[in-house]
Amino acid sequence: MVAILHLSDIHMGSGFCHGRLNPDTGLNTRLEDFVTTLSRCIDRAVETPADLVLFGGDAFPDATPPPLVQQAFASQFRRLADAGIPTVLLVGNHDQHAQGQGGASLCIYRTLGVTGVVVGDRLETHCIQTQGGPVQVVTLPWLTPSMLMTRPETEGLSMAEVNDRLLDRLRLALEAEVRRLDPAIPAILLGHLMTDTACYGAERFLAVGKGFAVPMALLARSCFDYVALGHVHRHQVLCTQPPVVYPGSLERVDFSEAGEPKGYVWAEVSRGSAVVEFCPLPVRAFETIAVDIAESAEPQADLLAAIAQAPIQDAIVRLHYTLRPSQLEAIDSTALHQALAPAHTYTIQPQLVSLPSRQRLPELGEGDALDPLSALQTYLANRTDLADLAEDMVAAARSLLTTTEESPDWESPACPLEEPEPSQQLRLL
Ligand SMILES: [Mn+2]
Repeated sequence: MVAILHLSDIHMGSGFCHGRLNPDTGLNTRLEDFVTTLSRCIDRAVETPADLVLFGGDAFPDATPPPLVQQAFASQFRRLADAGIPTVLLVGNHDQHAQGQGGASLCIYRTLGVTGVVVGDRLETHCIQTQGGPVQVVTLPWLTPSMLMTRPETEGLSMAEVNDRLLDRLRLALEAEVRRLDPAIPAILLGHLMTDTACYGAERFLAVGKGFAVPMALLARSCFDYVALGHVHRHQVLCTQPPVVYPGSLERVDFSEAGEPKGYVWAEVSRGSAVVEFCPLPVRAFETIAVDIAESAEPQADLLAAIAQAPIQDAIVRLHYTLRPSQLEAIDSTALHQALAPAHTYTIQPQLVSLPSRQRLPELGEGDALDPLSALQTYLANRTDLADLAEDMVAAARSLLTTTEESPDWESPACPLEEPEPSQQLRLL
């Protein structure tokens, strides 16, 4: 039996906007969070210990992480090398430079010849000796057309056609690897890909371009004892025989992952069987407080009550509230900042709602045909603020209406209007 720790989608160096500067270290606290969570994961691998660590890809947000971030990542994986635990680092879409051309952020480990570290940047099978015996790992990095097709082959084809042909090539190439597998030794497929049955997560928004989905039938095959995946950030088990598993991202990358547990997968793999367990890690909470105070008589008190009820201690918080423009003065933002202070970081996003349209007077609805004078009287009856003027207005209206009726030729006044002066014209525009 080979004990495997399978983790994926670390994205170290992302989400800095949700952190703050730690004055003691000079580092963004989100980098520190990611390093802490990764270190817990590596602790488990070293302490239990694991016979093999599989990383499913997407180490950093891009292929050129700042040295500081790369160093933080390397110092954790270095612990595996020191402990003599073989490690496979698979290349994800975020690790590739310029769509697969020009290497990947993880290739430095192969260049340096770090003992026990295998970089999976192409489709190939690695036979790895572990404390639990030999194991075969087929690495399937994020696939781009340039890996399996030449430029002339893709010319003039739509994205969908390219994806179809890419899938055909993948089917063939994977088949070639499968036929070379030793059936007596446990075999694992380690792939950074989207499957056609997975539930999407934040990875949708993080990557440019959609890529394509690999059919489950290509992955869930009896020649593999475990299919270790990366790319989708939501942990999920897509198949149990053999287990096809996304461990999900190690840390929450953004608010879309607020409700998801985060962690790694512990898999005990033998030829023909695998026992898989998801191990959650304590990661920082993302908390959204959404309050509608537009109808509230005491908006400030209601806002503070909503904040008091939310578990904001040390969390990354966003406060969304909707209010009417007339309520703006009732909001004491200093008090809001004080109430949110226990959060790790927070943002406040008020949104103004437009005033509800004035209610029409039922008496003046379309169905009621009123003469102009009655319409005015009905209107004035509903406008108490005009009560002082009502009598005069009705009198004025009555005289206007009477005048109009008595001079039917009002449409063509005897005295034509003078052309306005140029300056007046401008004003009229
Ligand atoms: Mn990915």
